[in-house]
Amino acid sequence: MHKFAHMADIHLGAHREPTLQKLEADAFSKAMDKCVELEVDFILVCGDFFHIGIPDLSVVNEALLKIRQVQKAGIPIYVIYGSHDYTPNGTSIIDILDTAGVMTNVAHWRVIGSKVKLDSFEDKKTGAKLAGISARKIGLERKYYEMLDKESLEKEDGFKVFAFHSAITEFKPEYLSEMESLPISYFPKGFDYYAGGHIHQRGEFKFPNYEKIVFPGPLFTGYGKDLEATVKGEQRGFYVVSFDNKVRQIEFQAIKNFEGIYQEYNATGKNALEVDKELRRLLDINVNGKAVVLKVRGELAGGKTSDINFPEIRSRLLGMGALYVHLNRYGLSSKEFPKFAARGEEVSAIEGRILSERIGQVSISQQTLKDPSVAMEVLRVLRQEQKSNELKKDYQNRMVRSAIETLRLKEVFGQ
Ligand SMILES: [Mn+2]
Repeated sequence: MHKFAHMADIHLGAHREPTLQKLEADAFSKAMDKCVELEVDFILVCGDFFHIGIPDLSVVNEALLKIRQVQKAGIPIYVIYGSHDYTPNGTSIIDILDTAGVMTNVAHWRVIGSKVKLDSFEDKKTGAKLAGISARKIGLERKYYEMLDKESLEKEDGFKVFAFHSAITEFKPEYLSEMESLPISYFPKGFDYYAGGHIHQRGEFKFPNYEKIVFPGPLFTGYGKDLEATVKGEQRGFYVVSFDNKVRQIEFQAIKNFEGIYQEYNATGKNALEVDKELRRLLDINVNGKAVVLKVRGELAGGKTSDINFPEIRSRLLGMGALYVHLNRYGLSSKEFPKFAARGEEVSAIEGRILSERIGQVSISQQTLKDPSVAMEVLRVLRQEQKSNELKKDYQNRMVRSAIETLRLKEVFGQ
């Protein structure tokens, strides 16, 4: 019997806050140690290994120290690109690590006429065949699936794993209902295991001709909705799949990152100062060593939302030994001082909604640029920071080039 580990959405380098940075590195380290301990034959990472295509070198270095240990234990790491891994115009860290031989990108395709042909990669030790499609630029990915030569993949024999980094329409969690997704019919049938990534929620699904579709969810979660779900008790980790000529067992390996406390408070009908006072009372609990998520929502009857001293509440909790404090007050407003309504809870949901609402006011001849998801992508690309050794001019040029690539202005203007 063989076994492999399936993980995704590790997002190394997502955090700048030192505590979260450490927890993030610890979670990765624990997962790798577990793979060595369980003597898996290989590790398959289905995208978003790093948070950005060109991460900070200290993050890469730390990850490499761990990866080398795994490599020395004789366990290869196979990857596909996630939506966070590619850079619009250049080489991603994944390519460099692939070239250096510390991981192998298993997504290989060729465009032949009107078809996309996937070449599956065979793991020498187990004979498992891996066929993967990497996340691509907005829109392109769907096109690749539409052009996919499924027949030749379906005909292939042996133990087959299909690796992907996309949402599947039929199995999309409710809270991601607006996320772009692909119907299951776009995937080749009859694979032994469909190894997913991209969805930050663990899930195991089945469908006629697609027996085992698995999303491990993220390995570590330090922000927004993901962090909230974690402190509410959702387990994070990865899957270990035992197989010979077919899948024999699928087991989730939980990686415990931290203990958490979740508190929700409804401020509707109350006055800001009253809320400030009640929140302090509510949080007079043992938070030592725990991550605290505080969600405050509702419409204040009086006072401004800024009358509630959130910075002070945060520092008080940290003073009481909280590991980390996450305040969510997107849903808080005031009757007296209405603010611009940004509905939705997650930053990306808010951005998406605002862009969708405003896009109608933009007058532009090129209709493809009026897609909110393109604007979201530009936002993502422009969030990259200047590298410590990068000249300001080079950074500006890189950002301009990235934005042009993302907006596909070259295609638009036929250059
Ligand atoms: Mn992800």
